[in-house]
Amino acid sequence: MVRRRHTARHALLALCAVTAVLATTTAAAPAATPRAALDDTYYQNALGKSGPQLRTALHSIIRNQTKISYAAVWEALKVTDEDPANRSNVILLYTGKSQSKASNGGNAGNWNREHVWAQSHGGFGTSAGPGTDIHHLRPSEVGVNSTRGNKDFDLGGGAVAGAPGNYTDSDSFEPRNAVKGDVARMILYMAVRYEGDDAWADLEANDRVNNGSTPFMGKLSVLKRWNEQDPPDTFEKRRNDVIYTSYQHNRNPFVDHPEWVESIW
Ligand SMILES: [Ca+2]
Ligand SMILES: [Ca+2]
Ligand SMILES: [Ca+2]
Repeated sequence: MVRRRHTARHALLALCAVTAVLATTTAAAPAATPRAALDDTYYQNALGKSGPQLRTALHSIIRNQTKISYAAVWEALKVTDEDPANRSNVILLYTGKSQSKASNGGNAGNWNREHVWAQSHGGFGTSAGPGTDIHHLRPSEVGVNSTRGNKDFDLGGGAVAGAPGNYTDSDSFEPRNAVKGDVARMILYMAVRYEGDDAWADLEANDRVNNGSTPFMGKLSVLKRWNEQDPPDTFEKRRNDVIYTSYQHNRNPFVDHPEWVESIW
């Protein structure tokens, strides 16, 4: 009798220990949604399709989303772009630096809200819509954000001050290698998400630079190469999950299925 009670208590203690470990694990790094589960649910109407049919199916899926305000983007980026090694910081897109979440603002050295698809390419501004779609918004150092401006993406140019691995010239910007694929997948998400069937311009990728205020962003051939060279990593996948689960309830399909880029373009 006594022995059985002991065994029961040991079992309970063991269960508590396991639960504690699970709770710790969950708090530190939320488990990503398995891709197979997404394929069976979120992407079920896209599977087995290719080319224009795939594109149409993906648009129908991802256009269903919650929109957030431009003010709310600040707080969202503190979660989507949190440094996994320091929860007080975010990782800045172009510099790759880990910087205090609290240092957001408009002065040199602060981080602000970089529109990877530049606002002027389609003139969507910052009202709720493409201008607040956090799938393409990232924390960026104020000065580097200004250097990038509304340039298209392409290879080449001179080194960007304070942002090693980034290059720019008069008509284009080349991000560092570790985020080249991220940039490509953000641009291509925007192209499929915004098809001109709502209040916004039909955003499209093309193979040019100097797109100015037209709703186009280049260069497609370079972006496709970057998608291959820099596949989605844990940070980018987690970001997609957090946006889906906590904010917009839609996904970037090219983070989940980078091979769909080649199928569509
Ligand atoms: Ca150029
Ligand atoms: Ca990357
Ligand atoms: Ca489009």
